[in-house]
Amino acid sequence: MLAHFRGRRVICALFVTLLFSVFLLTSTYKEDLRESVDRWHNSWSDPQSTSQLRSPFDIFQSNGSSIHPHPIDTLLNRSIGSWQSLLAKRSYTQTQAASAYRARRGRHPPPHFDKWVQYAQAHGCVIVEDFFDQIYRDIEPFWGVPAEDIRRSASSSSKKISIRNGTASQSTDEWHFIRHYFDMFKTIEKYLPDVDIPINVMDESRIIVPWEEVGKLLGSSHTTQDMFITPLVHQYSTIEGDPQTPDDETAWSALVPYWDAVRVGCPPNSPGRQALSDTNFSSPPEFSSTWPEGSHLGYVSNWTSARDPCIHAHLRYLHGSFVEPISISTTTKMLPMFGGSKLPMSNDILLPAALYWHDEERFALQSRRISWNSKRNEVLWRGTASGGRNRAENWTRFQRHRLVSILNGTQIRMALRQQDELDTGLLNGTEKLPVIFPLPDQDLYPLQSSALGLLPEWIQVVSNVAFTWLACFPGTKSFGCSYTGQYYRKGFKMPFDRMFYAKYLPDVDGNSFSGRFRAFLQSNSVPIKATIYSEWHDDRLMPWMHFLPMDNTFVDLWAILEYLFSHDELASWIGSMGREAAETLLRKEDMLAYVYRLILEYARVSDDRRELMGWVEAQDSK
Ligand SMILES: *[C@@H]1O[C@H](CO)[C@@H](O)[C@H](O)[C@H]1NC(C)=O
Ligand SMILES: *[C@@H]1O[C@H](CO)[C@@H](O)[C@H](O)[C@H]1NC(C)=O
Ligand SMILES: *[C@@H]1O[C@H](CO)[C@@H](O)[C@H](O)[C@H]1NC(C)=O
Ligand SMILES: *[C@@H]1O[C@H](CO)[C@@H](O)[C@H](O)[C@H]1NC(C)=O
Ligand SMILES: *[C@@H]1O[C@H](CO)[C@@H](O)[C@H](O)[C@H]1NC(C)=O
Ligand SMILES: *[C@@H]1O[C@H](CO)[C@@H](O)[C@H](O)[C@H]1NC(C)=O
Ligand SMILES: CC(=O)N[C@H]1CO[C@H](CO)[C@@H](O)[C@@H]1O
Repeated sequence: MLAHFRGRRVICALFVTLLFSVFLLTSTYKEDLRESVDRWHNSWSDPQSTSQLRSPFDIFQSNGSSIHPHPIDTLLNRSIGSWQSLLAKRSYTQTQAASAYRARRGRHPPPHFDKWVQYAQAHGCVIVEDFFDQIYRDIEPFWGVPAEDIRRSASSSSKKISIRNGTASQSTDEWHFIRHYFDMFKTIEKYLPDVDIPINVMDESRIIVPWEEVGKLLGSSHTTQDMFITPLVHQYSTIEGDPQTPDDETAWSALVPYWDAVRVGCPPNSPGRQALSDTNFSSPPEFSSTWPEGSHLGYVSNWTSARDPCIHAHLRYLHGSFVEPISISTTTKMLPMFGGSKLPMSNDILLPAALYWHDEERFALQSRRISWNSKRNEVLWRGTASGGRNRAENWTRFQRHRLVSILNGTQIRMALRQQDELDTGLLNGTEKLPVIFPLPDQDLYPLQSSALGLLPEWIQVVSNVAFTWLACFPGTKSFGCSYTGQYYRKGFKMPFDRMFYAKYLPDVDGNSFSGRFRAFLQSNSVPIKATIYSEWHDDRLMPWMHFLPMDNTFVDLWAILEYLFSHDELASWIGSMGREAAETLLRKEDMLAYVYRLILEYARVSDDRRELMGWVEAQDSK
């Protein structure tokens, strides 16, 4: 009786909780809508408003001295040209695809290449050999490792997917990355040779082999590139027996600071290799007073080098991945390890990220597309303060905190005032703001808003950026946090789809790459992206044309925004180009074609007869 009564009470309580959470959900959702719409109108349609800006376009009305051509015009022009020449290399037939392969790779294609071409064509994939470059950056060093070692290390992994006789299996289903990848491999299992595919279940990169060592491996790899040998072996070996029971023998290291594990992967003369790790992060970071290294008049000119911590050594104290990553487990041995993202100097092998395959709700475009003209002239970002483990002693160095601060008008105003006080020596007793972003510099980035003295106000008007969780350490139950609570206001959580009502979507790294990027591209808004991570799609997206690249310090962000707001038609075009790229080159079919080809290469390099293996046209193989 009592038990029965209790049961009813529990059910009752559950029901009330359910009702309450439904209420809470709908009300925060509404509040969120109201919040941004109100904020939007109040800022300049309210006659009482003290704002000098009647619209976000006001600052462009005065006849400012904008440069002609703007550096972004030049970069965009260059990108359009590069993209056209890339697409001109498209292969339409098996013969074209094979000769493009031989020309670019210096080898014969792997066995079953003809089947791969058929698959890609049947699924409407655009075959441009360059789109697959990442596979070769990842696989090439393994030609210097004995095939038997690759196989042994792969089969000894306890977290792997195996292919045997056209069937995929997983060694464990405890990890969601493995479950998603297993699902992905299942769809193409019948095409794949026998292999073991160790999966990285962590966010962070795992394999960082010293640069000199990679050089040696690549050296031996080149000696195996021989186009004069006619491949005699046209089939992959089978692996007898079931996938091995794991006996993971790798000694994983948790070397702290992580930067010291990472920089061995940089070339000896690079700034990154030579920069000793920083360990005192208690003061706000310092920023360079020059344009970013390798930029074109301050704007990203080479997207590969802009993402490279070996070149931008200051990232060791400006990115959470190096300040304090959540987990560290690396090795300097060249072992196969597959994952969705990696640092550019690491030797992990890239797959399309599991999140992209799985279409996780948080990261997927669900609803119908919003037309450009229905989108708001707004810069929008919501998210948690991830990026590593932020603490009182180091949070000023985290990229997400930097993004939310640099797009906060109040903080810009306070930072400028503090700078004035410092310059004039008139130090006020007012509370000091830790200034964690680079201050505006009219010599480097002439801003129209700054020229009018309206940068803080302009940013306040255009930006709708906030944290939904401060992710402090030690953790807190509510949003607030003893060391960052006073600098950030809680932004209401926003369903992912609602973000696409904003034209401009900054996208920065979390604990590793940002899983939002693909959906941002699909949304036909304009992603403004900074990252240090490499992904499978890097060779098939064109910066400036499909998305806007920015420096990892965000020093160029305000200038990029001014450019976009003053070139609405062009911005709309970039949004539509990004969408087109996502819809033709980043589909699940494209991911599968990439993985299919990757596994053919991986199976060949793991095969004892690899130097004799290859595919040739029937009429050639005499
Ligand atoms: C961009 O290219 C177009 C046509 O190729 C040319 O007319 C224009 O002057 C170029 N603009 C810049 C800034 O290079
Ligand atoms: C491999 O699979 C095929 C069918 O897909 C089956 O006929 C064959 O017996 C299998 N071979 C082995 C060794 O299991
Ligand atoms: C870290 O740097 C701050 C100032 O930048 C200094 O006050 C503090 O003593 C330093 N801490 C350590 C452990 O060196
Ligand atoms: C871009 O930078 C990378 C890495 O620093 C370099 O290898 C590549 O040659 C550069 N590309 C161009 C077009 O300059
Ligand atoms: C100092 O603070 C007072 C009040 O807080 C303010 O009115 C004054 O303008 C400040 N002085 C400077 C130089 O910012
Ligand atoms: C902007 O900065 C001010 C001052 O630090 C802070 O009070 C406010 O909450 C910040 N806004 C957001 C959205 O974080
Ligand atoms: C890499 C590094 O030194 N991270 C530090 C961040 O701050 C905490 C607290 O001081 C240290 O424990 C970490 O080592």
